[in-house]
Amino acid sequence: MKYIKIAAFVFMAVFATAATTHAQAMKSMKGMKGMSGMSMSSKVKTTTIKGEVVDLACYLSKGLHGKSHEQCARACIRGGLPVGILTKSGEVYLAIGANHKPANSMLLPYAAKQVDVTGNVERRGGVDIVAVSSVKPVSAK
Ligand SMILES: [Cu+2]
Repeated sequence: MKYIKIAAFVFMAVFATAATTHAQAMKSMKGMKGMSGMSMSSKVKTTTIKGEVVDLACYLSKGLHGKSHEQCARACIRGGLPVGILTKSGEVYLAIGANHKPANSMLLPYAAKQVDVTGNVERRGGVDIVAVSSVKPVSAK
């Protein structure tokens, strides 16, 4: 009986998290037809992600990142290739700017460096994106 209670609690916790993410996704779909079920949240929830600023072209095709790749990352990001955030646990977020702008110029000064980016996070079609509204460097320890 005890285990059933724990399992139920874990399920509820996971479900609550999923529902929050779903509500965020629903918000951006406001106005689209054929969507029903979940209630729409009126507040956009922002998230802060800690990770390295990477150029996704080199990271996703060759695994290149970090200090040794800094110059290349700078050139790639400046050149307009997609930019992203690579977390310590290996998750990758495609970074876009807020208001349909690229995030490249915003993240260029932090190429291959650790940052905290704050923005709306969504996942669709197997791709995690963060619409960056602010970025700040994480001091190396
Ligand atoms: Cu590169």
